[in-house]
Amino acid sequence: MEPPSPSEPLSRREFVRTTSALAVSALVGERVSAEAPRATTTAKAACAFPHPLLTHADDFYDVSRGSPKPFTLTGEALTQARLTPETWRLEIIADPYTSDQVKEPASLGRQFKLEDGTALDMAALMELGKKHSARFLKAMQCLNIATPLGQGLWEGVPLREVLRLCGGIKSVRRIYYWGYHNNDPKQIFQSSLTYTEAMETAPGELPPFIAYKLNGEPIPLKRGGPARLVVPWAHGFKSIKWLQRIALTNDYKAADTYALQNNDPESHLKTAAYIDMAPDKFATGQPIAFSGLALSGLSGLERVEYWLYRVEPGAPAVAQDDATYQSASWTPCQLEAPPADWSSILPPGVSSKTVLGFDPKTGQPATWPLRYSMISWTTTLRDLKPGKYEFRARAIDLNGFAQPEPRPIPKAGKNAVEVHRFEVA
Ligand SMILES: Nc1nc2c(c(=O)[nH]1)N[C@H]1C(S)=C(S)[C@@H](COP(=O)(O)O)O[C@H]1N2
Ligand SMILES: [Mo]
Repeated sequence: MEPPSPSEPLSRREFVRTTSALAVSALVGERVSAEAPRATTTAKAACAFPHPLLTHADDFYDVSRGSPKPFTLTGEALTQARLTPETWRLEIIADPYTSDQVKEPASLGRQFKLEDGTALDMAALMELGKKHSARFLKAMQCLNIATPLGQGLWEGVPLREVLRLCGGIKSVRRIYYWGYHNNDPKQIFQSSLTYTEAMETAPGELPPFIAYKLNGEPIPLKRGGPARLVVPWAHGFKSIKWLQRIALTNDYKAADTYALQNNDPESHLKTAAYIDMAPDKFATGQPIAFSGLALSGLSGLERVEYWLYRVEPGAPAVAQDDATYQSASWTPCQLEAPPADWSSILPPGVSSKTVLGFDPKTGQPATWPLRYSMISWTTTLRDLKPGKYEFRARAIDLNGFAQPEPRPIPKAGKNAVEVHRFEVA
């Protein structure tokens, strides 16, 4: 159910029109690059599915802390930061942490350290990737921003294969990991996984991995290259850019930067529908097309549906759970079908048979949409009488639950029903 109208989350159209990137960053307490989200697409009269399945690396909406941001470094500063493929190193260490409850510190058969020259380099990581590679499509989404940031084909080495290099692992319950940061504490960005999440993957689930390719190319610096941790099921804050250090710990707490900022550190991507920018006035008699994105989160996606509400003069605003909302009649939208020819979608030389989430025999997706990915939806309204309208879209998950569940804690990911207001005259 959605919150009352005045506090309703803005649709992307309103979001773009009424908020500057800086205001947004103040809102979510982190730095959002001062660029309009370019994935935005205006609904067109033609009913084509407007969003590409792969977002160009430059077109992701950026969410990065710190100043200067790591991706603005150049020359000497960039090599000093070890953010070129040649200078990049990954440390893997045992965290000596103990406490009253945690008696035994973690220990490893072998550590990989900068100080003794044993840290992993890019060549070693890519060599491991020849034997154990993981690649799949994932929607990147910030827990604190309503609209997804982009979708990529991410490729790298499962984290478990890298951790196995440490040999005898004792008294380890969590994996902490950091991206590059300078000495400014505001730039520290770290996340964590349980040991089980790092080492084991349920059938049909996707493993967390250390990525070095995005859409078939080396990950650009801006997107977190040379190497980025990617956690398929999670919001963006688990997918650490500029990955440089992993610590195995016997601490049981999720010391994620996001946890310290009052967010649910174990949130999963939510099944959700989003409405694209659209005009707020249409001429009588014209077909009116709306489109958007549908994300398949933890609970999968069954369909996207819309509710058109005619706003009579003087009528009260629709409120969450009120009688009008309860008796609303929702109509299915069209969902983008899987492409017939994946070779025209995927980067050159990448067969869909080698992408996780696809049947390795047929090269067809095992589920649609693919887990933790997003596709377009559309719908066309005809013969609307002149007047004012509210258009709402929501996703229904595979449990039959409508987006959103009553979610009193938006700190687990924003997921309200979006609304687009318009007039036919
Ligand atoms: N090192 C580092 N990694 C980071 C962040 C950061 O500020 N620093 N931001 C995280 C957050 S909160 C999000 S939502 C995603 C955004 O990914 P993108 O900028 O590639 O779209 O990156 C995550 N990884
Ligand atoms: Mo985020």
